[in-house]
Amino acid sequence: MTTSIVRATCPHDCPDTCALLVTVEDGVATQVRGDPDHPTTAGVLCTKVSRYTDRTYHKDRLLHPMKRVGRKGEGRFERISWDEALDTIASKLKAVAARDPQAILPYSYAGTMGLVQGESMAARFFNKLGASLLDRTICASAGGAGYKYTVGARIGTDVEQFQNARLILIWGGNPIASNLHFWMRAQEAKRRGAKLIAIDPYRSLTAEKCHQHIALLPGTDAALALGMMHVLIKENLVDEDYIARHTIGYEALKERAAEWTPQRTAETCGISAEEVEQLARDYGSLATQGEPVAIRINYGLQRVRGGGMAVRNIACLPALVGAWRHAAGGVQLSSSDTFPKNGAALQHPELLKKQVRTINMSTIGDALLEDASPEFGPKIEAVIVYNSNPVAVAPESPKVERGFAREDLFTVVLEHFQTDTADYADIVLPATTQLEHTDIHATYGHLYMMANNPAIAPLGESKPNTEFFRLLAQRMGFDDPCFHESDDEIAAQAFNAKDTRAIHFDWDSLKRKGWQKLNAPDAPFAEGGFATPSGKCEFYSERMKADGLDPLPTYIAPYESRASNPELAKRYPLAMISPPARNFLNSTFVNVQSLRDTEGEPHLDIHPADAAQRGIEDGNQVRIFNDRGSFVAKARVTDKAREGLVVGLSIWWRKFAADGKNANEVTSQRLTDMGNAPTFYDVLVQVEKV
Ligand SMILES: Nc1nc2c(c(=O)[nH]1)N[C@H]1C(S)=C(S)[C@@H](COP(=O)(O)OP(=O)(O)OC[C@H]3O[C@@H](n4cnc5c(=O)[nH]c(N)nc54)[C@H](O)[C@@H]3O)O[C@H]1N2
Ligand SMILES: Nc1nc2c(c(=O)[nH]1)N[C@H]1C(S)=C(S)[C@@H](COP(=O)(O)OP(=O)(O)OC[C@H]3O[C@@H](n4cnc5c(=O)[nH]c(N)nc54)[C@H](O)[C@@H]3O)O[C@H]1N2
Ligand SMILES: [Mo]
Repeated sequence: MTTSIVRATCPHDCPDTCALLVTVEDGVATQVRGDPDHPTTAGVLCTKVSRYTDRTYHKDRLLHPMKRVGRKGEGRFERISWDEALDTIASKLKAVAARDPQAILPYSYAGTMGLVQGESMAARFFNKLGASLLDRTICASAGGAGYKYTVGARIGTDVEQFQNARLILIWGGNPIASNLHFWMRAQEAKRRGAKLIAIDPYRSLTAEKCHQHIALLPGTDAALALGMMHVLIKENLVDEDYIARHTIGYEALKERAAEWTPQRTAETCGISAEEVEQLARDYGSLATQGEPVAIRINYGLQRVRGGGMAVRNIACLPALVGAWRHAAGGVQLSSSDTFPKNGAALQHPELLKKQVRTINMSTIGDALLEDASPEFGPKIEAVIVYNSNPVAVAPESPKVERGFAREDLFTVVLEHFQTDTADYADIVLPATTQLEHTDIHATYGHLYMMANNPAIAPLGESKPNTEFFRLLAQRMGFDDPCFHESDDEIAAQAFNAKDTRAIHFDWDSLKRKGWQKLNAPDAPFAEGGFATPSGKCEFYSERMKADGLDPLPTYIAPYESRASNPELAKRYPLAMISPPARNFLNSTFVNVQSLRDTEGEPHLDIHPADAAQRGIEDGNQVRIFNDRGSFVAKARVTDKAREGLVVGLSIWWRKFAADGKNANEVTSQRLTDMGNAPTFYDVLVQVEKV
């Protein structure tokens, strides 16, 4: 028997991007472990990814191309050859493109975070074709926008520094489920005496293990940050020197913050004034004594109308108290912009010869149902889906489903499995998994470049995304040299090697080593140097003003809440959030039996008082509904959900639910204040016993 160990990278949409060691025995991957030498992975994997081979060798893996023989959505398909699949797709796309290539829409997100399988050959193909562009907003663009207005770029505290912090605010995140290797650092900080505070409407696994849990109402984080500013300024818990040298707009901010008394903040957030005051004092007094205080902002607080502003307001706090002076102070939203990615080499934007429209992926339901018009442009006639499962993950699924069910829409889905979306395809194509292809990864939670070597040969007739687009490019007659590049050649160009942060970059040695830390400073803003137009942390932002936003931190209430929409709340009095379940990765892994068994079935956590009012007992089937739609789940009566809030951990495949639906039946396509992102957690519903 021949055994080898292959260096790989976890491909999933998670800030941890772990370094993997894959054991291969006689061409079969038998084990996936975390690399013990990689500092953030530290030899530990989450349950899901430690079972990665179960997914790769799953009995339901798609192993050959198929065409639909049943109705759309029914899931009946018949095997065809790659030649037939490619010929059918090429002739269909040529016919549509002859009328208007913008009637063709690529739809993709982060099934793999790899730069090669994610963003390269496909982007080149669609640029050359002149297809509609996709605004990839479904996850992080609201917070990204708010952070950039304030700090300038998605650069922040290194995850490896958090263990040295004395106080950590875990704000809108559930790292035990969704950012485990950050949580390991936070726990180390706790062992060293740090205080951990979770800010979350739900008593998540993480909130349960923090010293303190502030259970504010969903969508009110911007107000809490303003209330903190009020107390910090009033009690002189600020760093005047840092403010003077590295910020702009402090005088205006003072006036604004003065409006946010602890009482007003408490009423808005549904917490007590003491909680607001104590939080500000904990944060400001340690910081002004020169101790490192750190904030981890995650995604939960961004998925509401004011999600961008919430992140912006929180991003002002470290500059106010001088927390950036320390490597272990400051804030981490994302480390994405520390990576000098070479987008032009990956995507070849110069291939796009005309200006084309952009379709927002978060409103795909509406987009697929829209007719041609001068404002919209041509009706969408063809969709090519890869690295995503929109029928399950996009908001307001009744419309998404109706869109994908259109008989006149030509849909291609490149997938590992027959997902809810694949059921609506005309052609389904088998894609390789991370164990079967080459890739290179930037990350959004640590500071390493990561390599993925293929461990095994592609299963069945599966092909990497790149290979599909290469073959399709040939059939379309696209012969630019970039369509002939191999995956290794693409990976070698993924980073700008002239950038000082990637100065040691060399793909061959990265492949051998598996990972390489970027050359970035420990404390990125200790001496200012913000990536904003002023070079300072912008409490006041001219750019926001130019973009029609309030230039100062403010509070934007949710679209749907008891306070902001009392009329709607009469009919639908409960706020609903649907954050990730620990054993799924968005909708990935839902079909792995052992992981699904751990999650059980779709649940809805509901407070005992709300349950009693509705005659609901623990274990009852309940229907969750509003004007957009409804779905069923099993009630868990628990005070983990604060009163007035229900929580349905997600994202279930619709086909595994009793009624063939999931939480996105009731979410809306309304967008955030900035970044055009979805508002998954800005939803009012009613719940009744089935
Ligand atoms: N196991 C697992 N890990 C994952 C994922 C997964 O599906 N499963 N998904 C990955 C992806 S794509 C992402 S984007 C991240 C997301 O992971 P996180 O950043 O952790 O974000 P969410 O899970 O959306 O929400 C985290 C917490 O925010 C809380 N929350 C909801 N609304 C609000 C609010 O208005 N204010 C505040 N303060 N808190 C709120 C929720 O109750 C939840 O406990 O995780 C990644 N990691
Ligand atoms: N209600 C609700 N909805 C949500 C969220 C929520 O919290 N609540 N979270 C939102 C967030 S944060 C996100 S990021 C989105 C996630 O939305 P998506 O990015 O669509 O994530 P997944 O559901 O994991 O689907 C990814 C698909 O890509 C496939 N895939 C993986 N690797 C490859 C590959 O190499 N090639 C090809 N062709 N396919 C591959 C997987 O099999 C999987 O089916 O969902 C959003 N939707
Ligand atoms: Mo996400």
